[in-house]
Amino acid sequence: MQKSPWWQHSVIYEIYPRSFQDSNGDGIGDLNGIVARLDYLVKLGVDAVWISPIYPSPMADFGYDVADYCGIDPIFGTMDDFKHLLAEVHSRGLRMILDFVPNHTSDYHPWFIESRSSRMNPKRDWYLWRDQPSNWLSNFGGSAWEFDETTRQYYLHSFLKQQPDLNWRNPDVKAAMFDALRFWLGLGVDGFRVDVMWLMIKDDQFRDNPPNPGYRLGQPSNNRLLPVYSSDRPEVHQLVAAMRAVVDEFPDRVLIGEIYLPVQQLMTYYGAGLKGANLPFNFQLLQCAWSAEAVAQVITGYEGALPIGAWPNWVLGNHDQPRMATRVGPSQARVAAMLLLTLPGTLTMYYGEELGMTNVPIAPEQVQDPAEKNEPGLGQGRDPERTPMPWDDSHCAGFTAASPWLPIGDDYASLNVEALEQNQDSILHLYRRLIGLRRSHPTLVKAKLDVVTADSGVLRFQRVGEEHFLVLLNMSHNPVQVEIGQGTILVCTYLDREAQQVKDSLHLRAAEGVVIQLDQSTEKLL
Ligand code: TEU
Ligand code: CA
Repeated sequence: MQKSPWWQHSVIYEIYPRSFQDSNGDGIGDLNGIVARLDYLVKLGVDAVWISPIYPSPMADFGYDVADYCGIDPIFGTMDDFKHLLAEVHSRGLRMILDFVPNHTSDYHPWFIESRSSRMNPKRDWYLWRDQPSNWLSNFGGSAWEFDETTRQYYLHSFLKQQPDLNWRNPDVKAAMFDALRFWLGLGVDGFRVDVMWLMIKDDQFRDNPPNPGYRLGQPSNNRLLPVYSSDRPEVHQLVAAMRAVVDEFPDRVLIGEIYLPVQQLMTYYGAGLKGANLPFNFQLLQCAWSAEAVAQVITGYEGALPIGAWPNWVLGNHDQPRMATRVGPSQARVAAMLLLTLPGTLTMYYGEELGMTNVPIAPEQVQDPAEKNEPGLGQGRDPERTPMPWDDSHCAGFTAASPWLPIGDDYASLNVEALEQNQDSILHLYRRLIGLRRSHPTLVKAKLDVVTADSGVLRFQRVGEEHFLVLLNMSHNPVQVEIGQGTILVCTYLDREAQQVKDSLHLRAAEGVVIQLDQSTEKLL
């Protein structure tokens, strides 16, 4: 039998590089900082790191505005530092996934500087220029079109005006961008997370988007319209398949798509014949209500919608979304960890979730994120979930010797890696235990998931393969009695019931989750 690709059984750990570890005392995390912390990741047990953009950038959107697709921004280090990091990652048996930002460049990218210089410039058509704007809205507020005085036309920017959208219908754009992919793949990078994959192609006639009947005052302004003509266009799938073909020129790589779409549309990104994205990110756990019923529905819906042969994936946390411990509270954050790590497929977690990091309040004068600056007070800002990783209780939490670019959570004296390491019951130990469990029981990675039910606030499902696991997650704040078969508790969210034999009925404390290995003979009872 063929060995399954590495990414199928991987836990991917997202590093937001500005906030992981500073090595040179400028208050901003960097590549050498990541090297210094790789052993921590090995001990945690994750398999791969995905690093948010590290390319040269004016940092209008903190790296998601790329000015050179084949370089390293001096803030993060040099190309040699990158090669060193990659070698250190690989020497530990880890994989590295880079962030690729194809929808837009920086307005400082030489391509855009040329493009905007004259209507006759050969790179004019590399971006989307129009005499008349459509009604499309920017994801960061206001019109998606910016009038440019020099040539008296509008250019499209789905995000900031410093992030002009590329014209992917132009073959030269395609060729240049694919060469950038090959550049990194050639260096040995193991794959890409592709930014806003579902936005890459727009309607060729730039038709106006219809109004969104669900829009309510107080919501971000881009909710006013339904993005019918500016996103998820049918032609995008051809492009995704072409991107996949480039990645497949190199053995053993992975293509992941960032896609915020309802599940049916999301599934189309696996592509015809599964020749699209290996993994269209599944963000549903970040968006659904935190109740046993809602999560049961999400799991069943996702499993049911997966195309035959498609590999599932689940994401818990990223640099655009509120921290779990803030969203669901610290005790449910532990339940969330158990949920994530007992689901099938490839899993993605965000740095600091293993510490139960919370959103850090950002005072108005500390705001960095343009999403907050452009539309203040609507909860759009992403700084709170991007604050520095607390490593110890020293000045600046061991993150930096200087003043950090974003404030460090004021609970860092107790909530830090070193302290949680000392405390055997901490969420850090829970994460490690669960990741370890997954590693030693492939059934948890690849077996079928079934009997998903929600009852009295308890989410229940089974993983049945060579072994037989029952997962019970009390997503409520009340204790509850549940019926079970006969087996052994492998791990519980309180980390105090390991190896307990259980039979017939089990008392679950509030926010308690357990993974039980069932005796095969009791299978039928369930
Ligand atoms: O995010 C895409 C995206 O849809 C976000 O705008 C998201 O909806 C928002 O942040 C939720 O608050 C990607 C990147 O992950 C994000 O960091 C970038 O700002 C954006 O693309 C533009 O490149
Ligand atoms: Ca630094």
